[in-house]
Amino acid sequence: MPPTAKEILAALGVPEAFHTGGKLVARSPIDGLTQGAVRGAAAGEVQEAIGRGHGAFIAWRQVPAPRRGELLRLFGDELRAHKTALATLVTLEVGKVTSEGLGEVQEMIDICDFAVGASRQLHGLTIATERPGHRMMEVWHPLGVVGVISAFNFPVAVWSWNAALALVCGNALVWKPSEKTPLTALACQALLERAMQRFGQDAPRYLSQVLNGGAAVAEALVDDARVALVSATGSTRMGRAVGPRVAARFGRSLLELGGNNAIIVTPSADLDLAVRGILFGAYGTAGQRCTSTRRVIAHQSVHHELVMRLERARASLKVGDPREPGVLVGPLIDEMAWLAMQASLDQAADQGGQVSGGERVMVGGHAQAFYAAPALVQMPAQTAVVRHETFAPILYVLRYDALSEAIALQNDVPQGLSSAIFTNDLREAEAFLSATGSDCGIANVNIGTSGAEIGGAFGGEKETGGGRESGSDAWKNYMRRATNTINYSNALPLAQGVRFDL
Ligand code: UN1
Repeated sequence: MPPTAKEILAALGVPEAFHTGGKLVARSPIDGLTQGAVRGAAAGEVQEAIGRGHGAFIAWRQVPAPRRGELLRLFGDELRAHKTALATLVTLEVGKVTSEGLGEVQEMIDICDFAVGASRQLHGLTIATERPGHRMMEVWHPLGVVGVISAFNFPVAVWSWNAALALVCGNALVWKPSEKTPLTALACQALLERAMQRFGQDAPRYLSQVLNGGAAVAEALVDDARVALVSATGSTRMGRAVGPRVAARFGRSLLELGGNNAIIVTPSADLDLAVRGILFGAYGTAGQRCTSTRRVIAHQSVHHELVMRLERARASLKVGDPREPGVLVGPLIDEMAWLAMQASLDQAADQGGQVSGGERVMVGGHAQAFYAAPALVQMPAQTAVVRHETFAPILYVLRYDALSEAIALQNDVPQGLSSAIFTNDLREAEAFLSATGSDCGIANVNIGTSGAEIGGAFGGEKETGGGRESGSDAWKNYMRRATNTINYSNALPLAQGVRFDL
């Protein structure tokens, strides 16, 4: 028997009262059964939590950054020690296959390691000044309370990208996880609290808080001026609601929204690699990554063979209980996701698409679980449904003649997250990566659109929201920059040659 949520939560140190008797029901997409009932926070409680978080920030910002890094080292240790348990909970709550559940926790460990390194590298510049006897520099300071709103599909990794950097940068956290994933959130909080206890008194009590609940919790975070940064991951619809509201109070937001990621397959492509990259991208995680491959744009000379190979592989992918060995495609998160998938497939057919797959797969007789056969749709053109992000295992295949046409198609969607080209032609690869190539935040050659490493900045353009999380210099989002000019001379020269002689 696989472990129950109750057993895993107990092993991870989450008190039973936290996940029993509440109104927010956590269901597993594996069987549709209830795993827990979590208490949701009322709007007033959110404000109290922000106040407590602000108090924690006042203390935490005074702890030197390398010492703050030590907290992330300890959190990384907790994650290593509890990797299997947390990954099993991710699988139970979201339906990821075992290897992907483990991969998600590994992504957390990786960002903790990154944050430990960053804790000694939060540096600014020294800049040449035009005035004699002066020095100019920039320094980075903590921001305040960081509000994190996260999505169901990466319930722990995306929070940890934000948490690790926000904490190392000297901020406090208030987290509103997806209503669909309250249990993994409680588990992360318990593990972080364990690390805080080992860290000692320098870590203030309310440094990190999790508030489960619905839109009202998110709105309270969005509207509170004490929340210096709102980092929100989810749909473009959600981002449209969050971005302008945070901007209205001159707060900062970091948005990581929808994607509509394409892979271009050129005449010189290694088709073995392309097929594998496309299959993982389109059908891995049951198509529920923001980086999932939604479109293939194949050169007409390889289109036929590619479609045949994809179709053969698609039909043989094992759909089922994600805990079973050999299963590569688990369930959709819920019935709504299933209905959205069916609606998109109907629209695709209406818009001239030739659909294969997409039918419901019954697993274990669970009427309240929604498993779908991966779908492949040959489209005559990039119609409205193709330009829309459906969070499901649907792959649209289009064809092209000239590379410029493929790049134009790839860019002609509202979203701009991830993209890839499979080619062995240097000119094509470089053209794709150039300023006139892909307009996405992520552009890859000979690998798929999903599965990015934490070391790079993650995010995209257009309706994807423009935010960058995770690696590179994304930490700068979690700090404010101050430019300092210091005069160590006995004169007071003014810049730009201005004279103000008394
Ligand atoms: C997401 O789907 O919100 O690049 C994040 C990837 C993962 C992260 C996905 N590392 O697919």
